[in-house]
Parts: sequence; C-alpha cells; structure tokens
Amino acid sequence: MSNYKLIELKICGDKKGSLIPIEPGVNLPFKIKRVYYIFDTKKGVERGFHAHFNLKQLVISVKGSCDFIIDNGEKRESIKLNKPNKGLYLDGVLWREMKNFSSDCVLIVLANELYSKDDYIKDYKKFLKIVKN
Ligand code: T46
Repeated sequence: MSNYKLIELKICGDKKGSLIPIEPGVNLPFKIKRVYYIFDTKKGVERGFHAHFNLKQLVISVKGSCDFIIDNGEKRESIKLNKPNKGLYLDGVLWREMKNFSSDCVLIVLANELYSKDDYIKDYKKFLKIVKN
C-alpha cells in the first residue's frame, strides 16, 4: 500500500538565522541510509518518470522550487515544493514526475535504502499493472 504526505518541519531559529534538524523517529518515519541532492537542473528539463518497488523518501526543496507530481495509479496530484520546511514523504509504489524547476532549485532527498537500479519501475504501464493487482 503506497502512501504520501507533506511533513511540516519545525524551524529552529535564533538570531544567527534558521536551522532545521531531521531526526529518524522524531520527525522522520524511517532510518536514513542514503542522502542525495538534485541541483542545476537545466531549463525545461523534467525528471523522474518512474516509481520504486520499495523505497521510503523525504524530498525537500531547500532552495528554489519545482512541481512534484505524484500518481498512485488512481489519482495524480501536483505539489509545489518551495520551502525548506516542507518535506514530501513518499512510501511505496508511487509514480513521480518533477517539472518546472527554478534555476536555483536544490532538492535534498533522504532515503531508507541504498541506490539500486533494480528498484526502479520505468514503464508506466508496468507501474499501473503492479498497483492495480
Ligand atoms: C526519485 C527522485 C526524487 C545514482 O548513481 N545514485 C543515486 O542514489 C541516484 C538517486 C541516482 N544515481 C544516478 C542514476 C542516474 O544516472 O544519477 C543519475 C540521475 O538519476 P535519476 O535519473 O534517477 O534522477 P531523477 O531526478 O529522475 O530521480 C531521482 C531518484 O532517482 C528517484 O529515486 O525519487 O529523484
């Protein structure tokens, strides 16, 4: 069963500026095995267009913005990621597409598994078959 939701991350600020801690079991529902970030996405480029068999992730736009489209096989939703305290939690088989990147957009992604090519579903029809079964 797939699931996604927005997680509002608490900003811990002081007079020096802002800071957001992310801690498994506190404000993150999984243990982190991998962190990657996406930046310098070229103008007009769209990313994603795949689902995962088994992966939990938290995606945050720490700078700039993009539209993150999620499709669970029944409905599609577009979520604007544009704040460092807005995390998009993804769990399970969800088709994702990322569009309209601002030139300064930096997405940081925390994941509960190491990178595996075999965990990707890149064919939309195959994705639909999996989620409808
Ligand atoms: C996702 C969205 C939000 C690696 O070598 N290690 C990694 O951990 C990752 C994520 C990617 N790569 C390589 C594979 C490709 O040659 O980096 C290149 C770009 O990866 P990809 O085309 O998968 O990037 P996106 O932006 O389409 O998707 C990524 C993640 O792959 C995906 O899991 O949910 O960001």
